[in-house]
Amino acid sequence: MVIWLIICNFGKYYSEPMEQSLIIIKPSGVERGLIGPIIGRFQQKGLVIAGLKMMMLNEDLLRQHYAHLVDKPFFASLIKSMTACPVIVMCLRGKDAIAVIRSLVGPTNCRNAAPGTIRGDYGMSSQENIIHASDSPENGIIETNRFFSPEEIFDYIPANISYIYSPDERD
Ligand code: IDP
Ligand code: MG
Repeated sequence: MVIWLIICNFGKYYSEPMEQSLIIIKPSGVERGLIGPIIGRFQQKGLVIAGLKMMMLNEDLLRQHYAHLVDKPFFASLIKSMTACPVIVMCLRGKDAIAVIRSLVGPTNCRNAAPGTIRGDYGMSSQENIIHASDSPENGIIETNRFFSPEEIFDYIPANISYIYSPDERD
């Protein structure tokens, strides 16, 4: 009996945990009235919203967030664009959430993004590309911690979870 319980629960302790991603609906998404449609797409997909708020970004925070771009010629323009109005930040969770969300978002330049993706459906620009999404599981955690305090993130299991994942996918 004990051995059977250990075998049955093996997957629970050794399967991959859910990933999380930081999403920013950028000023280009906010000003164009796309907050609702973008949040709706993630909910329809089955991603769990663990945190959500509106905030004004500032240069200090953006220098950390876009540290890989500080030497690019477009960096000053990017800061101006990202601080033009409040943004929506979200923490989304799900199995393989990083890859799933990046495929829903599409590539950086909206003109190269396929129809059906957020950037493909809503944008025409590289800079004004509607949305940010974390690019790795590690960055998903780092970026979420940069934009949210611990009490703003909620660890709950949605009531419809058994219709989103099978039991073995969920653990
Ligand atoms: P990503 O948002 O698709 O992950 P990154 O290379 O991380 O793309 O760049 C961060 C942001 O910097 C982009 O989303 C975009 O707003 C801006 N950006 C990147 N490359 C360019 C460019 O060539 N021209 C103008 N803005 C750019
Ligand atoms: Mg990026």
